[in-house]
Formats: sequence, C-alpha cells, structure tokens
Amino acid sequence: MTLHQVSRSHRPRPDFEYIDLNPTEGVWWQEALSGMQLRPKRVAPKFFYDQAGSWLFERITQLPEYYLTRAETALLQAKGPEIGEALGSDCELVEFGCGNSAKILDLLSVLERPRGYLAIDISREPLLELCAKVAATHPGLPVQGLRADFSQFLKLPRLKGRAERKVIFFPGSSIGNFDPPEAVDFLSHARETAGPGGSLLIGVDLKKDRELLEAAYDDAQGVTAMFNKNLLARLNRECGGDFNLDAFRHRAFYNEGPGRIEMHLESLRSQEAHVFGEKLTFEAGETIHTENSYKYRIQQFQDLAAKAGWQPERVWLDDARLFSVHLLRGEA
Ligand code: AVJ
Repeated sequence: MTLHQVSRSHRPRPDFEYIDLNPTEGVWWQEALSGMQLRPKRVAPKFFYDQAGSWLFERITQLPEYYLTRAETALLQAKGPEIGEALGSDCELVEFGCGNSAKILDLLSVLERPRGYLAIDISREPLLELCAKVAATHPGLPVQGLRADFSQFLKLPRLKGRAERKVIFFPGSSIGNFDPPEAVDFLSHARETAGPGGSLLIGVDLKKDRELLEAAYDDAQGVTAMFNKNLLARLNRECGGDFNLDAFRHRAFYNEGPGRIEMHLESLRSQEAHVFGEKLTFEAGETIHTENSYKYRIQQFQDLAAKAGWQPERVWLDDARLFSVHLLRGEA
C-alpha cells in the first residue's frame, strides 16, 4: 500500500490512498490469448481499458450517438435530491469501474455527511485523476483508489470511513458487459460487499429501437471503431503482436434474442497474426467477439437482481425513457 500524493504544486495536496493490485501482470494476457484460440474467438471487454482505451471511452461518452452517459448524468442530477434522501446520511460509497467519470461528484453533492469513497478501476491514470478530483473537492472525506479487475470478485480493503451503511455505486450500465448468469454472480458478490443494510445504486441501459442502439455503438466519427481496434493495438504494443489494424473492421449490432449489443472485430481477409509468438489464423469474415452490452427492461433487471438477493426500492427513468437508475436494498 502506498500513500499517493498527486499534485506537486504548493497548494494543499489532495491526498488519498492508492492500492495497485497490478491486474495486468502475470496471467492476465494468458486469458486474452486463450480467448483468441477459441472458436468463435472472444476476448473480454476489460482488455479495452489501457490508458488509450480509457481515453477513447471518454470520447465515446461525448458522442452525439452515445446517449447513455448523457441520459444517466441528467438523471442523477434531476433526481439527485430524491436519490440523496433515499440513500440517507452517513453512507460509505464503493464505485466499480469509475474510470474518470464525474458522476460520483453529483452523487456526493446530494448526500448528507458521506463517510468515505472507494473507487475501483482497472485503468491507472483515470483512477488517479478521479481520486485527486474527489479528494480536492471533498477535504476530510477519506478517499481510496483501488486498481483491480473487479470481475474477479475481489475482497475489498477495509474502508476508512465510519459509516452507517455501504452504498455500491455501479453506473454506466457496465453491468451489461456480463452475461446474465455472471451478472447474478457479480451482484451477489456486491451484495456481500455491501453488507447488512447496504444498498446498490446501479445504472442500467433500457431496451429500445435497434437504430438508436446500433448508432450508439457504431458512431459516424468512428470513435467506437477505434476503441474496439485499440484491443489489437494494445496486443501489438504490449504482447509483441503484429496485427494489421487495417485488415479488420469494427462491427456492432443488436442481437435481439439475448437482448444485447455485440461488438466484434471482423477479419477482412484470410490472414495470420502472432501474439507472444503464438500463431493465430483468421478466415475472411471471421470475428473476434470483444463485447456484449445487455439491455434490460425494468422488471427484467429487477428479477435478475432478486436472484442475487437485492430487493427493488426505487427506479428512476429519464423523460425519453432511454436509461434507468435502480436503487436496491439487500434482503434482511
Ligand atoms: C462502459 C461497458 C458501459 O457497454 O456501453 C461503449 C462500453 N462499448 N461503446 C457500454 C462501450 C462501446 C460501455 N460500458
């Protein structure tokens, strides 16, 4: 554990505790490589988020087509007072996959006497930036940053605050990256983490017209395509890969049966590539499945969460009914 001091200026330094579990070391890349040896090939979306990938994701959140972040932020702001009241005073917040998202600042601004904030992300730089921002704007609030792969069901460090109860904050519809059975496992783990009396405040993208969904994942400027291809760029940078990025194309489509957006990288021709000296072969049209992003109706999500011991308490929607924010309470 290291105490990380951010700014080098003469102003009072925002400080927070930073713990780096080095999630990208050791067996990490083995997982990506074995996914590429499967048929169909697939690689988990967590591999998108190196520094470049996190930055590309931030650009995605500003795209006209990517309604999710705008809708959720507007919702958190408009319903802030109600959310603050429903959560109550003296909460400790744990956020999974925070990136460098300012949503926590909106939430903190409506909470009475927040007692601590633990931010968890797989990507170092955005996590450090966010912790610095929260620490600087909330002097006296214990702030901890944990760099880790949260899909591995971590045991969390003991929180520093003296809180009445824990609130797990999981915004952005990141829950949609898990297949439903894994989502239940993750939510069960979150339920344990939250402890007795704990709550879950979670953003979940809603089912809607295919056109709107597909545009959000295949934008006109091609930023999402770059985000998707960054996976190959990253394998080239970090694993001695030799992928030709021009020989693959970004594909995103809504698969209505399971109710998910799928992202793939499609090989434009038959070709070979190497990672860690292992040969990978691609046929023309063959894809690497890089992401699922599940969309849920309100009731459907509540049923899923109930399997993990979460009781629905409130749900907020934006006026256009694009996005939902659920508040759930752990079963007694
Ligand atoms: C960060 C997982 C919520 O699924 O919408 C955005 C990631 N992928 N565009 C999502 C993403 C392509 C995003 N999540």
